Amino acid sequence: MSRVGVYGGTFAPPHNGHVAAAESFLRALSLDRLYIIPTCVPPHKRLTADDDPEVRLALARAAFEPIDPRITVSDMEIRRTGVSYTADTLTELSRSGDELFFLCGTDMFLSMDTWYHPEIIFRLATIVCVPRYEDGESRTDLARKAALYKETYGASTRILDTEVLPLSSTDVRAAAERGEDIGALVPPAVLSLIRERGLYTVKTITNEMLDALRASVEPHLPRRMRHTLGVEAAAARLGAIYLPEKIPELRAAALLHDITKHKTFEEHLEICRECGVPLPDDIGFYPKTLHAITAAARIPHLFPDYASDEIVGGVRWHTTGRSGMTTFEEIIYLADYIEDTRTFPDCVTLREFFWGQYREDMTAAEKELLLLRTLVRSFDMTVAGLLEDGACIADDTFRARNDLVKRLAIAENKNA
Ligand code: DGI
Ligand code: FE
Ligand code: FE
Repeated sequence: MSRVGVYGGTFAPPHNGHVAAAESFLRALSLDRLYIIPTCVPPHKRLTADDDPEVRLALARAAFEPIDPRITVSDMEIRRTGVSYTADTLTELSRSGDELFFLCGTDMFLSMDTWYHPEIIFRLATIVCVPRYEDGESRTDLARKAALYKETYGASTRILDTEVLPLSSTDVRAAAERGEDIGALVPPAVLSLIRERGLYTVKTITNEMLDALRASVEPHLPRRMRHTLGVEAAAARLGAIYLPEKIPELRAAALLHDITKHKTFEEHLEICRECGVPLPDDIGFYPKTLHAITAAARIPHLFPDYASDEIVGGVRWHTTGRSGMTTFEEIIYLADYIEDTRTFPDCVTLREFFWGQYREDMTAAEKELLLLRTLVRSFDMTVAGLLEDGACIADDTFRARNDLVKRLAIAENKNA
């Protein structure tokens, strides 16, 4: 019976922390074999073009295979497509009759009893945690959980002596996007692949791309193309005032914001199931807010070139808003409300409210104040309309409104 390690992850990209964890895993558990398993669609995680499973598989091979002949990078979860459960992966690997060891980080270790079929996971593998002791508590947390797992599931667990390096894939990507040298953060073969494929670079959106995007969104927007082009124009105009360096991105978000508006309730639910997007139980009370969720969920698959956090966020929050909206999100939200083809009385009122007060020679603080005032008004009108209809107010709508009211009060105080 061989001792077989299993190390799964998104690996977007794999970095020196992952490699160090794999090395100490091999050493500490005297493994005969180690499977590195890039996961397919991590639930609740957004995919961008650079997160393509094939890309991550190639990156994982480059990162791990050179370090030890006992390592194999496996495409078993990627081949399975859709959400992969650790319980299923371990079941598949356990057929060989080998002794399995499953490597995970602190967060995963602490939440493992909430995973899909924890009893299967604990029965089939020894859980090995490569810890990160950020605060004094995590050491006792880990010990407490290990004891609980043993008691509840008869689990065998082990905490490695070596801590993970304080590195994250998100940091590596952010550094690469800023154009910094990431040579000290990732293995050399990963660095070459990232350079070769131009991964994690800021992608500029050209006018030609926007022309093509306009044509490709049209089939998704039956009877809504005029409105969509209106939102694009309004987003560009507002962008020129508030976010001039992001006008192409704002145009793209505007073109994409309503691409699932024509779907039925059932179709929206189906998209959420497919994309692994969790929905609140009472979503039936807010059916018209669903299209923002599903449009955002669809972008990575249908329009991967536009699947940046910023654009997807602009689309995701265009209907309800949220507490702590970014300027980008505020612009898309407002552009949707006041674009020129809107004839609904509230929209006309708000359009005149904003453009009636806007002056090019305003100070930055005055412009900011006008934006906040307009946004507060828009939410007040939306909420008033919903109340009149006896409709439910979505939590996000509510929080967005209160957050804006507070921000406006602070801004007005400062300007007084
Ligand atoms: O998609 P558009 O028509 O261009 O505009 P939108 O995305 O702002 O959608 C507006 C619709 O969404 C409108 O019919 C009201 C509805 N809505 C917005 N916020 C809430 C809401 N519906 C409920 N029930 N609760 C909300 O908080
Ligand atoms: Fe919409
Ligand atoms: Fe819209």
